Amino acid sequence: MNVREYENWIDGGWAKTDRKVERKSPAHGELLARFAQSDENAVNAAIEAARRAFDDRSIWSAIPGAERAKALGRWVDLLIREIDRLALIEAEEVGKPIRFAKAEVEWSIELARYAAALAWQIPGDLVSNIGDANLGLVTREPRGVIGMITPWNFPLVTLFQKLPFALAAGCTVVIKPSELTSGSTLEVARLAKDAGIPDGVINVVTGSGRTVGEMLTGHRKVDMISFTGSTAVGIRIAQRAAEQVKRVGLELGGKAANIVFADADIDAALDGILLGYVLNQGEECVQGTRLLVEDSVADSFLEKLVERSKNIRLGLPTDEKADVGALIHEKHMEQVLSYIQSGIDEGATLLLGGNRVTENGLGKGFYVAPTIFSDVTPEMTIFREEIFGPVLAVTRFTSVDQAIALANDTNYGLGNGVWTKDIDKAIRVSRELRSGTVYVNTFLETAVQLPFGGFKESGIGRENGLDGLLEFTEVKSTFIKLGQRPHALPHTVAN
Ligand code: TXE
Repeated sequence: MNVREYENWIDGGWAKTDRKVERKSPAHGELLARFAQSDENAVNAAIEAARRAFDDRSIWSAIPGAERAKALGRWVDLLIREIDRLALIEAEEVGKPIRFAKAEVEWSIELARYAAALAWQIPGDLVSNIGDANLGLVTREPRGVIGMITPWNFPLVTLFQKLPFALAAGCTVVIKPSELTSGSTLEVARLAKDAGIPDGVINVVTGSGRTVGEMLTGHRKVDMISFTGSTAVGIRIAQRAAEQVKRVGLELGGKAANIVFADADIDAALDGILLGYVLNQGEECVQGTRLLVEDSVADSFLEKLVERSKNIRLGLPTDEKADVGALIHEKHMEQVLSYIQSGIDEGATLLLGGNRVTENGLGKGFYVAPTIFSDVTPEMTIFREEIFGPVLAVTRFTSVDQAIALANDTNYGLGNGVWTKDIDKAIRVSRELRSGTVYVNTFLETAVQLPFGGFKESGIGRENGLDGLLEFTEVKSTFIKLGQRPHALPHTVAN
């Protein structure tokens, strides 16, 4: 197996480092890649490069939006040519099946294509009713140098919910990807140079959160931190950023509920629930990890769900037929198994799975079987905490109000799903759900135009859509005093 060797990407080139971190496959244990373990010098160099590229207005931040749009468009073309390679890197480093990695890369490119188009027309306002001698302008300017800190579950999607939007707005960036999955981020940064995005606009420094992430957050020349990851680290970043009144965008954890009413299209709901709890091995912030099902249909629904779940195929990242891959690392797998144990200990009924899987060549990987618990109550740990594994917690309800109350009984508020053929009920419930996204009669389906983000402890700010671009802008008001009003022409009265 070819080991990929990477350095940091700073100011349009590879910057050598002495220390490296290794990434071994979570699916079979072989060495995949070596990434730079960056020190303070590397982080400073990357920030300086981004600062220069921002402050020299002729490079990127103040050129016509159309020029930025065209450069981003050329980048999209290059990314399309590299889909298979990027997907393989994603699959290997995360441990996810290749066909889902490919879908992830394609979706990331779709986000970049949309963000590129937004660069053509960044909205502004003109205020003209403040007196004849005055004119007001409300303009949006790029926020500056953005530090982006991204996680390992969807390395490219979490990056592309930020990066092309920030670039479209005219910002420059320093990215710190997860130390476990940095390959695809470094690859797309290199491709940006080939697309003609100027040196210094995109910089990548790899390494751990405790060193590189902390340095980025605390650096005075970074204007904003845009972070996706755990709520605990998000809080830490917000606290440190507050000391410098630095802006933050936080996309944090979730505990989504899918509410299935008796009048739902049951077949469609079964597909949605299944996808919702196993996609990406359950390592997903909008994972449908709680199922709330109406009591009158619960028995038959669960019977079918268990049957369908038995057909899920666990496999190696390169297995074209695999549905579910390996968890990110051993410690995480142990944590997921300990959540499962807590479900058993606290009295939930284990309907399926609950174990590590080592058969069929998966013995060297960190695989956990799709797991379903019923009779879950709101006090139980598996109802409350983000597990980040293929574990579904099922609770029954008997009324619309009870379903809404159960769904909202969480500190998180990223996404929820509603399944019913009654449109009035669907709209009423989706209005009362306290989450940034509601899926109606589908799950995890969305469009690039729709903003994504959390209520409550799921985050601050929005990604994607026009809101996703505006997050990377500052608003400026300009009050213009105009010259004296010209004298009226002498009034002549014809005799
Ligand atoms: O995330 P971390 P972890 C949740 C999920 C998962 C748990 C732990 O429940 O089980 O978090 O995952 C960087 N200053 N999510 O520990 O630590 C880190 O290097 C600055 C949900 O891997 O939050 C990485 O680049 N940065 C989530 C990024 O933060 C720091 C996706 C995320 O890592 C830092 C991932 C620090 N002090 C996990 N410490 C989602 N919203 O989808 C770490 N980092």
